[in-house]
Amino acid sequence: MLQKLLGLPINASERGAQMDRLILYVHILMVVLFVGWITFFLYTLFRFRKGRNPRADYTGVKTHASSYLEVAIAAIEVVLLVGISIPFWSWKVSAFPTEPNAVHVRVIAQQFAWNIHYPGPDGIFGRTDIKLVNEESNPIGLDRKGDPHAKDDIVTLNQLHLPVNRPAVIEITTKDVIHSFFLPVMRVKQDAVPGMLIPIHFIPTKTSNEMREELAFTLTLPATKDLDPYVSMEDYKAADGTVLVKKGHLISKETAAKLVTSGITSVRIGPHYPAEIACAQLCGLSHYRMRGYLTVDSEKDYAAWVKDQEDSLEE
Ligand SMILES: [Cu+2]
Repeated sequence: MLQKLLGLPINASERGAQMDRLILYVHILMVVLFVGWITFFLYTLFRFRKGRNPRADYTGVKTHASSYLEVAIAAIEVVLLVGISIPFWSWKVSAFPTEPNAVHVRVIAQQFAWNIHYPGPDGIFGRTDIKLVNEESNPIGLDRKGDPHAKDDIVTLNQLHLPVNRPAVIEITTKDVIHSFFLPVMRVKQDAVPGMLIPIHFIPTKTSNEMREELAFTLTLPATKDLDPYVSMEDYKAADGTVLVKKGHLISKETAAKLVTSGITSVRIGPHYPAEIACAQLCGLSHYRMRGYLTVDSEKDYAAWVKDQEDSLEE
């Protein structure tokens, strides 16, 4: 309900509900302020209308009550901010997960992509060196030959995989300008600043399949919109039993046409990538296409994905 009302993306993070509640409170506070100030404004328009006040009053207010009030408000705000908010925030953001099963990942932003760096089975990030950067073959300058810890490291482009229900610690940096790492479904956003490695953490609570299920809808064929970013949520078979499209597979224009000729006119579909990494900082001309993909896997799928990546390293 809340998500619909505020137009929020689905929530797939352990802390997401808290964040959404905070967003709601801020909205309520803004409505109260808006109504309050508009009422006050309308009152002053009425109270100080020309008909009642034909001559301007050049003396104005003589008491200092409003000045004292302003000082008091400023003092209260300082106490709230310095006394409560800042200490609370610093305590909250520095409470990093200590669980041994936490997944550590580095994200190195650049114009206009996200390089994702995993430490591999040894759990230690290999050395990187700016001199080794090669935009084609080694975008983060990983020293695979010189550092034994770098040998098993996995580096992907725009593909972030995380296991469900395990704390994820992501260290964020950038090669060029300031970017901002934004995972809307996890309710996390952090600027990527050159020369700094800034960690964030969260716990994904839904797999991509679960998110897809939440976003699935029924589409009537023939479709007017592009079907490419969507996958089928079920197996669809022709009358003779041949599978036209399998669950989880993309629906091409040809497949859609085949479905229609087989008499299937409504299909349940879901987004291919239910969770994206967005850049939340205007970082250059192609900022709009700086788009990565987050896949939250089950424990088993994640292990299989890691193995796949490791195998492709050995080849
Ligand atoms: Cu960017």
